[in-house]
Amino acid sequence: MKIKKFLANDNQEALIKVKNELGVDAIILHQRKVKQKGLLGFFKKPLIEVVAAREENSDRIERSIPRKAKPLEYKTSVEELQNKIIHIKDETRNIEEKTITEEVTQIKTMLNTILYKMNKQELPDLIKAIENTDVSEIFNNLSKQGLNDELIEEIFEKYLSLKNEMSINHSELEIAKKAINSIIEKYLTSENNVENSKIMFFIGPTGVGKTTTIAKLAAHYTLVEGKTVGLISADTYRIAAVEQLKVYSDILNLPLEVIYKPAEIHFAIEKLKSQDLIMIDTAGRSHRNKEQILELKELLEQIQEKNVYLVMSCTSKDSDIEEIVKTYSFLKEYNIIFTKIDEAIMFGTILNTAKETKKTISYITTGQSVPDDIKKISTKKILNLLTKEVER
Ligand SMILES: Nc1nc2c(ncn2[C@@H]2O[C@H](COP(=O)(O)OP(=O)(O)OP(=O)(O)O)[C@@H](O)[C@H]2O)c(=O)[nH]1
Ligand SMILES: [Mg+2]
Repeated sequence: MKIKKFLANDNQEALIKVKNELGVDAIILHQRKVKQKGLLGFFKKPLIEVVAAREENSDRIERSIPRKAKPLEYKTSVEELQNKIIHIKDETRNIEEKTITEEVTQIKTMLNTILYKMNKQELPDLIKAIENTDVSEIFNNLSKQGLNDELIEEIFEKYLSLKNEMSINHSELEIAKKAINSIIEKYLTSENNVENSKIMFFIGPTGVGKTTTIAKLAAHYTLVEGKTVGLISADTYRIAAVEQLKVYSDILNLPLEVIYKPAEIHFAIEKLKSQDLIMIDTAGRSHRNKEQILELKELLEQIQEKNVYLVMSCTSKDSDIEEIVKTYSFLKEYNIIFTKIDEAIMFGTILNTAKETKKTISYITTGQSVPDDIKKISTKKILNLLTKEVER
């Protein structure tokens, strides 16, 4: 035990002295007033004498001094802190690098699009510059499908704008498919859709499947929709043509009228007027034979209120389709049916034609089987055909 005596002017000063010397845990053993020494001391204020003690091995005195962190602990926390800082820096750099890479890719793609538009770059180069392999494959496929360059470019621009609009939760592939979908939707159903009359003409080149398509639709309307259907054959060029339609009319038990001259159509329609629908089969016409086309025009002009379906095969070349469409340009309103999807290897023709003609594509036919192989067109079907997930 350490004992010490302190002299002070008052109690407070004495306590401060004790605490400073012996620490906060010091014990006051004794306290008294003492007169100051010397002659003059008699007249002065008495001093306070304090005797205080503290345990010799007590380390509490140290506590009066601010405690420092143990060197080891301090070292560890500095190391931890440094590691954390490095980690945060790395993460920030990764995020920054990712953002910069994405932005650079986007700028590159935009630049390629501009170059392409300025005719300084070919469409294949534009597609080649797409960095995501799934997306470049999908665009390559559109090109292989024979979709025309303007449409691919339009899809590409849509893809770029959707990339900006859509959240990062969508994959690049999803965004690309959404872009294709939106362009299909834009062109597939036109405002010129004409399906409002009970009289339906089926016209088009030879052998594309007009008669078979009529049989499929007639079966659908009678068997599925419960409607009554009457048939008219205006195809007396081939002896077998009337026979072909008669076979279907017998199987389905549908009334059939045959006409030999355009004007006779009025009598045939009069006979079938009680039917819900009247389907007219015409002879296949070569779009290069002006005389045949004029005859067909004369037949069509007999009837004002009608739905005309131009039937074309999806196996035809784009240039042929273009010529066929041009041949029938005397018609203001018609819808299109694409046949032989099952035999086609390229499906771009469907959308190319929809865009060029601004007409509605009503049906696609997918085989020879009556009545099953016909489908109402839908965006999903065209998307599947164009992205090769062919659903037949
Ligand atoms: N693979 C396939 N064949 C089809 C399809 N539609 C029709 N056909 C076949 O194509 C051939 C011609 O069909 P038609 O219905 O006689 O064609 P059309 O246009 O009436 O012919 P014409 O009257 O001679 O001008 C037949 O063998 C049909 O079975 C189809 O969607 N796919
Ligand atoms: Mg026919």
